[in-house]
Amino acid sequence: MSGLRTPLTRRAFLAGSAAAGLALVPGCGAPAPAAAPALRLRPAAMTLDLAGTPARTWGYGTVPGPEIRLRAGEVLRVQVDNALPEDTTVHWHGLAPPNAMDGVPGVTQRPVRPGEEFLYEFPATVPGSFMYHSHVGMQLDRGLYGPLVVEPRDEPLAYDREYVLMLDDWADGLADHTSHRGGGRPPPPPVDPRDVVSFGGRTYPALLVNGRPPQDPAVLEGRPGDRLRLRVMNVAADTGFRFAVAGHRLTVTHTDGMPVEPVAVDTVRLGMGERCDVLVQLDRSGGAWQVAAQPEGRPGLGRAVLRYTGSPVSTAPPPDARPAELDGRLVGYDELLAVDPLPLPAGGPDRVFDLTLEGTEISGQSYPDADPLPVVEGQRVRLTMRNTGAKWHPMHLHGHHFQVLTASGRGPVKDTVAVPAHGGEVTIDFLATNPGRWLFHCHNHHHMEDGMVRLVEYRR
Ligand SMILES: [Cu+2]
Repeated sequence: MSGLRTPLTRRAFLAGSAAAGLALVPGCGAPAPAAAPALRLRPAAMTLDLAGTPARTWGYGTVPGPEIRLRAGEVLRVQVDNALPEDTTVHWHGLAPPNAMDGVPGVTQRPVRPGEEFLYEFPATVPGSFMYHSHVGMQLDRGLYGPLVVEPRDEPLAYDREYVLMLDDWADGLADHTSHRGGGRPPPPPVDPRDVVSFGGRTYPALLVNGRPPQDPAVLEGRPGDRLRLRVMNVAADTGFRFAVAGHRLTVTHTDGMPVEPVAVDTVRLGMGERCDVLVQLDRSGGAWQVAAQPEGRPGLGRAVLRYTGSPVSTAPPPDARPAELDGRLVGYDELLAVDPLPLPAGGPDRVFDLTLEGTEISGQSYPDADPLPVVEGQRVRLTMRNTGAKWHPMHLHGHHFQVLTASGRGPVKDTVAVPAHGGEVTIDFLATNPGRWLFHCHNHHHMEDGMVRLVEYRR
């Protein structure tokens, strides 16, 4: 396992971020003699340079934190040395580890106190594009996140280069923002007509792609004829994004790391916590092209730049150039077909929970004063969600992959699903195969902090 692996045939980049921040240290505990040393994450106070504006924040040395990359079947071993003045944990977003490794304080583990160490160790069995982040309070709204890529043993996709792009809304440490708990100033009086897609209500002064503001964008490079793989991840607290690359189409190959039948589109939408892998064929002769992350329902633009190798930097588009592709063909869940549907037993679900999302309550309850959702190992479990509010809610299930039920019968396999506002409905099925107590929550951190959380609880 290495954050620095450089395959001969294909290079992996975390564009614009130092991917070399992983130190090798001996793991604690009593590792087997052949065990690889643990990677080390050291959450600590740091300064993030936002195009010349220093922002004091908390991070894992860089923002995003160092890329963790391993092959399916390898054991993830990460030692966390907490150098923060607060408790912390690390959650492996999208992976299905044993419950005790899931990183939810007070539910799956005692939080890691200041000055303490904790070793996360479990096999990463399923390939895909994942993230890691703190699961304590609003720490994720600071810089405590990073990409986690599990490569398949045999890569079925053909591509020349790969980039991870982490989309974020940022307020921490900026002069016009003082409270990281609030996570942004309140917005102006909302207009929010019913056709406006909105995932949140706060205002964030900066939109970052790989920790960089539009004035100092990450640069993706490729040659004419190259095919790029982009692993796009929305790690924002309060912002859904529409993503597009000017002058290029996107071929969606994975949602939340799980393969789908390839679909060519102009733009994809990512709620907070969602990931999307796309292939981009560099079929232009040159130039520099806007890689745009348009926040849904609010102004501003996050961006990176795709530069054909050799093209002058001066051809880069202005920071606010908005690609027409953002208004082009947008793929929805109902168009996505899972390559590997879950092996759901025939005959329908064993257990059904009908949930209403109202404001930031789930069926009238706010966690922790909320009923758990009891399941039994082996059950096929169905969650139906109806959203009566004005905000979209990206609902995330820990410890499991679920299948989005669509008319095709082969909806995408995911771990985070955006439930549309104003009466939108989504139904998901999962197999109860990973015993424990697992969070099911909205990935809007403000909504989560408000109690938009339930526990899926295994019982006998
Ligand atoms: Cu929400």
